[in-house]
Amino acid sequence: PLTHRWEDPLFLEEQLTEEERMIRDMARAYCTDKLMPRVISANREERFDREIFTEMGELGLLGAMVDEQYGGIGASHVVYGLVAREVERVDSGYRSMMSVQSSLVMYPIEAFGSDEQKTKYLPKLATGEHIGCFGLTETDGGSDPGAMRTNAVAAPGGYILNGSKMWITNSPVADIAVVWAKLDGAIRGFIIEKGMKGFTAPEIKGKQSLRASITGELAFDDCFVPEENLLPNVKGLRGPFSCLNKARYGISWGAMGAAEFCWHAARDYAMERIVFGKPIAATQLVQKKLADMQTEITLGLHGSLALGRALDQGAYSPESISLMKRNNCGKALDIARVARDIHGGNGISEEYHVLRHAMNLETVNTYEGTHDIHALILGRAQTGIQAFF
Ligand code: TGC
Ligand code: FAD
Repeated sequence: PLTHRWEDPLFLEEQLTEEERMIRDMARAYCTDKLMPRVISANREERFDREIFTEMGELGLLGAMVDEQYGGIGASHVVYGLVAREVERVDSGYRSMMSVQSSLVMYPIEAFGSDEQKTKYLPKLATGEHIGCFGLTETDGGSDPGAMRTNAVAAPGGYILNGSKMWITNSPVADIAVVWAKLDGAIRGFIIEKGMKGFTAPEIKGKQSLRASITGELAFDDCFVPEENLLPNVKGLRGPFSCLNKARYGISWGAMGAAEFCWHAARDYAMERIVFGKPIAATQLVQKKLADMQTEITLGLHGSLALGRALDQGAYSPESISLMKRNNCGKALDIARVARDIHGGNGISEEYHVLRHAMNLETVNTYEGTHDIHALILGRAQTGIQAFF
């Protein structure tokens, strides 16, 4: 038998290949050396650091799963997930920047784009020279994207877009936006470039969550989009949902990274904090909380690993992704709140990071399908009855 390791009780480490561990360690070193020192001030000042894209690009962390001919490193789903866990251990906003670029912008261009689109857009997105964003959600109910109002009408040489998108990660700084709009009643994907006439992307300020990531709107006012910017190879909700499959899977790992940070911080704090003459770690209540965190994180990580291996083999269903996205985000949010509680008053200070994680995880539990929407997806698949309306 192996010696018990409290931080890895089901021996995840032993389930990874040498190559997976190597890329994970490289990502961890980057996150510790470059991201962690920035995060407190970025969160305080609601500041987006542009150079993070080029730094991640240099390390191959943008569109890691994209083919090498287009600038990716042809990584597996497991590697992508391991990297998301490291980045989100620092901040969910930094993981958001990376996962939007990778899963929601580069993936659809690779999967549904023309050869010209792949050659034109993917290499610059991979290096971080260009930033991308993904526009699906609209003001009137993001949970029901099929009800979108943004529409495209055919015009000589292209299309005219009208409408707007809300809550779009990276939008104010994006060079390109993959935008979903209805054309003749069918949802289609368009690649919008910064500077196109009739296109603006104002920032949404005052967020209390994901403050190190920039968020905005996308507005189209008779915006002309040339024919060659339509994604030719997908029609219907399957287009955006296929992207969400990748991103939701990555989030299931990422949320566990944030939860692990909070768990370790709570344990360390509990060992040192003396109340009533002894460390709070010596109380039954605190030990139970730590055991619960350990259990949920261990199960969550192994679930994500199993899902990642399944995705690598093509043996998955969208519902399997919903299950892991929902559970890991919900558990991570609970864990961050309990970690904040274990820190007592100090837990609200930026210096201890746990409240920032909890605030971020409020968004993570909501975007890419809320906790309850994923319950409805799972409920529908179990009963055959849709309960959305
Ligand atoms: P429904 O009838 O279920 O499906 C319509 C069509 O889509 C297909 N489909 C999928 N295809 C691939 N993967 C999936 N996961 C799929 N889910 C559905 C389905 O087969 C069908 O195809 P067809 O050919 O038969 O037409 O559609 P519905 O309208 O009933 O959907 C309901 C529901 C709740 C499942 C869906 O609307 C939903 O998931 N809502 C949540 C919306 C959401 O996740 N939005 C995310 C916005 S992007 C974002 O948040 C980015 S944050 C990024 C960051 O910063 O990290
Ligand atoms: P609503 O759909 O209005 O939901 C409100 C509440 O009602 C939720 O609790 C929900 O679970 C519940 N609800 C809805 N329908 C039902 C039902 N049938 N039964 C029971 N309960 C129900 N979107 C993008 O397209 N691109 C992005 O890059 C992006 N980035 C984001 C970044 C941030 C910081 C945030 C906060 C959001 C981002 N989003 C993005 C949007 C996100 O995906 C949506 O906020 C999310 O899908 C929920 O939509 P909504 O906010 O309109 O909530």
